[in-house]
Amino acid sequence: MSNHKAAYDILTASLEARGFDVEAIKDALKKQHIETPSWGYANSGTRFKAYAWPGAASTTQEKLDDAAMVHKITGIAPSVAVHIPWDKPADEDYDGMCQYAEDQGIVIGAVNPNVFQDDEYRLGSLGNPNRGIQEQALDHILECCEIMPRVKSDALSLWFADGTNFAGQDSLRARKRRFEDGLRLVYEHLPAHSRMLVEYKFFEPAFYSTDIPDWGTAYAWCLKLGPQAQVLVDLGHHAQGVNIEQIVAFLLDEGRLGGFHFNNRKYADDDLIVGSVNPYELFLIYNELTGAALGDDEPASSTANNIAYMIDQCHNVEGKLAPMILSVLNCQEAYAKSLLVSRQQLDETQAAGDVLGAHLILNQAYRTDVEPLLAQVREEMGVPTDPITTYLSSGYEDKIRSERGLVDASGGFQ
Ligand code: PSV
Ligand code: MN
Repeated sequence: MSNHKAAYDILTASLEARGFDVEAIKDALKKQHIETPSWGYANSGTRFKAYAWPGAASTTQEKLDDAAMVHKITGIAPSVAVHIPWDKPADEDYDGMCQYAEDQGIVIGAVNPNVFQDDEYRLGSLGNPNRGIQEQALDHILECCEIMPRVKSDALSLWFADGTNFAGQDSLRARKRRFEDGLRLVYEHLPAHSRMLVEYKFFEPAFYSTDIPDWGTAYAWCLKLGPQAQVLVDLGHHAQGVNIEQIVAFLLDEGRLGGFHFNNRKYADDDLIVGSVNPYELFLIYNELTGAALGDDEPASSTANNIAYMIDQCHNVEGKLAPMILSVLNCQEAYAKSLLVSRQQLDETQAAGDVLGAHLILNQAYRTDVEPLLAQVREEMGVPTDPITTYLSSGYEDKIRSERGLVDASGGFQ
């Protein structure tokens, strides 16, 4: 008998006494799906320097191998997002790349065009004042629309570094219209049954204005574009103190929440491990998602059941796979706690105007030690009950260090 069993039995008894269906909670946890980013396994990052990490992936095959390892250890990370051209196959063999992923037991998830690294994009991509450069960006995004069916992806994930650095640098209204025209053309070329996820970021890399600075702008454009366009919330892309769970609730209720980029930030930007700075915020976000998914309110519940949960982190000083595993586990823990919120009791307490009572109901769930429950779920799924320790003692780190060595650059599929 594994050593979590006694604690699991006590937790189960107390949850059942409070009316929870523990089997249903375990089923929900077994269906959780967190996508990891190919770029998180490589020496990547947009900050002042990407430090080379021994054993970091430098080819797309290696990134897929690492993503497969994270899935094998956690059981809930079966897909990997790709960035084009970072993951572009040398001979455009996307079918081969897709097959390679499947052979490792994972699938390819969102396709991310990259319109922020070529020198031409100094003044922007779709927002660039130069028509030729707008078209270059558009061509690349349309190429990604063609790649999607080849890698069996149903999500085009768009992020733009576009903005201006100085007042007067460009016409803000003209940039808005250029963007709108570009996004409309992309929308028209989206493969059937796929989604276009529009990410926002309030600053960085431009410091005076950003072309898609906030969820409201992304939402306004999604509304104009049509139902296949939804907003992507990157947790790191907000100003200090912004109530992200309220944004999530609004977008959910409007049927326009398409996906997440999970990470955390302390001051600025998006590269810290999700849940490492503010695990309570992560729980509150999951609380909105779970509340909507369990409810029967349209369109919130159908939207909540079709969200692309993705991690977007570039690990710079803490290793690669172990922090990715920790990120997946932090999402699992937050989700588990959100499933322990007594929904009916919360509704009644809120309706009675009992402010502190309602707050305490949330906190009771948040403060529950869910480790025994998660260990049980993992055991039933056939994955390690203590994933990080198992990973660190698996020999995989030694293997990739000796096979791959210390490689500075990150290349594509060979
Ligand atoms: C930008 O900061 C971002 O969050 C976007 O999602 C990019 O695709 C990703 O990071 C990698 O640069
Ligand atoms: Mn992101």
